[in-house]
Amino acid sequence: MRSLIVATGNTGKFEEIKSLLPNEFDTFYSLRDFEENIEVEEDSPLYVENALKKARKIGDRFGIYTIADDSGLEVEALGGKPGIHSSRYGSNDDERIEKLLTELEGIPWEKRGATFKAYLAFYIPENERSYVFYGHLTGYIGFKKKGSGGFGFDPVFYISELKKHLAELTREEKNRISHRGKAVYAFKNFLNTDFFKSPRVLNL
Ligand code: ITT
Repeated sequence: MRSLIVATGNTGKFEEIKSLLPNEFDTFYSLRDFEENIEVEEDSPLYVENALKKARKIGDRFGIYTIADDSGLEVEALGGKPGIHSSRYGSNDDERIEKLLTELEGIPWEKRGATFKAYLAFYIPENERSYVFYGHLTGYIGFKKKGSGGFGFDPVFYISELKKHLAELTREEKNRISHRGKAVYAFKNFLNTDFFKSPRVLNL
């Protein structure tokens, strides 16, 4: 019986990660499943460090394999903002999108390039080891919201190759190309080729 905590309170992230690991774990928990509210201060300027911090703190508290995702949207015309501060850019998704569109008012298509980045940290409480996986997705910030799928900035993130916004894709379509989808794919390969196959090498 394998369990995994996805150390997030963000339901969108949780559902995506869970759907990408259909055969690897039997039970998934998000932070919403625990009564205790464990504060993890995401105070590093690096996504990777925040992801590691979240995974270690939660994994040590509950003694269960833990994965944490620290991600963000970097917009070229804004010098990489909101980036690491994406979740604090506004108090909810609508507010964050509104603020982004306002900051980009008057900026033409060719200067609206943006990248989503995701760092996933996997932590094993038994031996205190951590592994990190990364993925990114490039696109453009559109002029208005489109679609109702996904979460966060998905309604304004346009993929030229598909001529669609991320929120217009099904979860499976988003998973296939997204920053998180790519990071989880690498994690899944690690689990299936190394981790589950060689537990003794990993001192488990
Ligand atoms: P946890 O820390 O609890 O996991 P969070 O939402 O605060 O949840 P982050 O600090 O990693 O997570 O912030 C990521 C933000 O970046 C997220 O709130 C969205 O605004 C944005 N974001 C990340 N991935 C996204 C995606 O796939 N689609 C749309 N927006 C995304």
